[in-house]
Parts: sequence; C-alpha cells; structure tokens
Amino acid sequence: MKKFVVAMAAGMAVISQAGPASAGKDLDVVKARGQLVCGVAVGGIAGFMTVDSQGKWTGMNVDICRGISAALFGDSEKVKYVPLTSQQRFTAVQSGEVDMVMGNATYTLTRDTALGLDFTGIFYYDGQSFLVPKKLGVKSAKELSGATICVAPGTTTELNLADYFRANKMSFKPVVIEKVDEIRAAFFAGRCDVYTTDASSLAATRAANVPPPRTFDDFLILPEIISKEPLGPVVRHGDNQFADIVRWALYAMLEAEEYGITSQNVDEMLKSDNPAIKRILGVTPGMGKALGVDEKWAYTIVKLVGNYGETFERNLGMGSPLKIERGLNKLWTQGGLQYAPPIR
Ligand SMILES: N[C@@H](CCC(=O)N[C@@H](CS)C(=O)NCC(=O)O)C(=O)O
Repeated sequence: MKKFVVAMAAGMAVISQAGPASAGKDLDVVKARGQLVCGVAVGGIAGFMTVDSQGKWTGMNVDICRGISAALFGDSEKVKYVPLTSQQRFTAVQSGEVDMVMGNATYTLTRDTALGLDFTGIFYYDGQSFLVPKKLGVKSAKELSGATICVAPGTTTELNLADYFRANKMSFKPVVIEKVDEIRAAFFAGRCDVYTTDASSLAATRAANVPPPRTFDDFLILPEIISKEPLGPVVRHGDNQFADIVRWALYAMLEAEEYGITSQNVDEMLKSDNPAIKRILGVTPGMGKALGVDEKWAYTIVKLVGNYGETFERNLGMGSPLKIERGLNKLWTQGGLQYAPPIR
C-alpha cells in the first residue's frame, strides 16, 4: 500500500510538471515582444496578402494573423508582417525569424515532420492549375506538351508539375523564378507560355495583376485541378500551447460563422441563450482559461476581424475583385469541407 502511494505521488509529480512545460518558449517570446511576427508572400497575392503604399497589409491571410493577435493581445493590430519567398518561408520559421508563416503553404507530410514544423489547420482548400493567355488557343492541360512553364522553386507546385507531365507522357520546359511578382512579370512578358501555381493565386493574378492594355479576359485558367493544396498556418514544432492558440483562432472564426455570429451582431449575441454561443463568446467562462488566453478571445476575434465567411467574402469572394466561389471552402453545413471541432 505504501509503495503504491509513493508510486502514485511520483506519477502525479510527472503530471503536474507537464502543465508548465507545455507553455513553451515560442509563446513566451511572442508575449514578451507584445507582437506576433507573421511571414507572408513577397510581392503579395491579391485577396490573400497585399501591402499598400503606407505599408498596411490586408487580405484573408492577414485577417487570420490579426485574429491570432486579437486572441493573444485583445488587439488585432499587434502583428508585424515579414515578406518571404516560397523558398525562404520554412527556414524563416525554423530559425525563429518569424513566429509563423501565413503564406499559401500547402500542408504535406514532409513539411509537417522532417522540416520540424507543424500545420495547425486548413484555412483554404486549394488545388493546382494553369493560367494561359487565350491567344495560345489551349483549352485543356492535356494540350500543354512542349510548353514553357513558369513555376516557383521550393513549392509543391514544382513537384506536382513534374508528376503530372510524366504521368501524361508530356514534356515541358520549366522557367523557375523565386519571387511571385517576378514570375508574374515573366509570364506577362511572354517568357513562358503558362504560369502554374495554386488556382486561387492564379485567380488573384488574373484579377489584379494583368498589365494594360490586356485585361482579365485575355487569360484563362484551365479546367484541370491537378493536386490537393490544403493551405494552412505553419508554426515551429515544439510549442504546443502556441500551436493551440493559432489552431483555435481559425476554428473560432469558423465556429462564429456556423453559429451566425458576425462582427456586426457579436454584441447582440452576448445576450444569446444558446449554450454553444455563450461558451464561444466567453459569457460562460472556461474556454479562454483552457487555451491560456482571455475569456473574451473569440469575441475579440469576431468583433475586430469578423468570422471566416466575412473575411472570405470581403477578400476573395463576391465582395472582392477576385470573385472566387466558396466551393470546397463552404462550411460543412453548406456542403463544403470547412469544419471546426466544437469549442467546448
Ligand atoms: N501552395 C504551394 C505553392 C505556394 C507558392 O508558390 N506560393 C508563392 C506565391 S503563389 C509564394 O511566394 N509563397 C510564399 C508563401 O506561401 O509564403 C506550396 O506551398 O508550395
């Protein structure tokens, strides 16, 4: 009996040590700095992350960084944005130059494991496609054999491109360029026949970057989607609590949409009788404590940034120049894949 008590006490000591150990050093650094450092794409991607002449960043990805900042600091603007190329982005997380990457990074097994990173969710279900000038006269990716194709290095895009052409017994000449604005410039200057990347980035390029006198209508995105590109926030492996906050900030935006909580009605929703809404908004406390943030964390995200649907529509959807359909990114309740685990 005595032995059992001693063993149990030893076991409890281990358990009680597990608590503080999980509040890792990345979160401590972010809190001490009073600012979250988010990596974004150099040159920007319309709708996802673009910077104006005043240095102000906007877009869907920026809104997710802002949501995390709201959960951490009660203020959505405590974020510094660091532009990175597709090749620099993961090293920048590994080295601590940025706390996280909120670029358009595809969640894959090797990135999640061998690179020492963690993907905390999927904010956008994307897939790879091809952008061509209409004057090329091509209607399908199957007609691209022999084409010169602009592509960014260090991307899933580069790998899928090689797989797709090999599988279809076609040849191509890659033009590999690191910075996305330089890829676009090369494509529009005719240095390549085709530009390939995530379909959402192609839609952004077509809507926002075509140099006049040519317009949107002079270009076509081919119908084939040749890969799965689930885009997610990336953090360093090892600080579970920081990863949890990044993960649940996105889930809170999705849960808010599911329960009809918007930036416009969130104060009214504080009076709701719905127990789920009361938990999300912190009227019934407990969720903030469990996550290690203020009980008003999700309220603040929705109040300052909006729910997932609001940011999607404003930046990418019908309220934006991109006019991208929600498609796979509809909530599961509307036939889509976006599904947040319950906040409880
Ligand atoms: N989703 C693909 C392609 C991403 C990609 O090529 N992104 C370009 C712009 S379209 C870039 O510069 N990305 C920087 C970033 O995602 O942070 C991947 O993760 O490899």
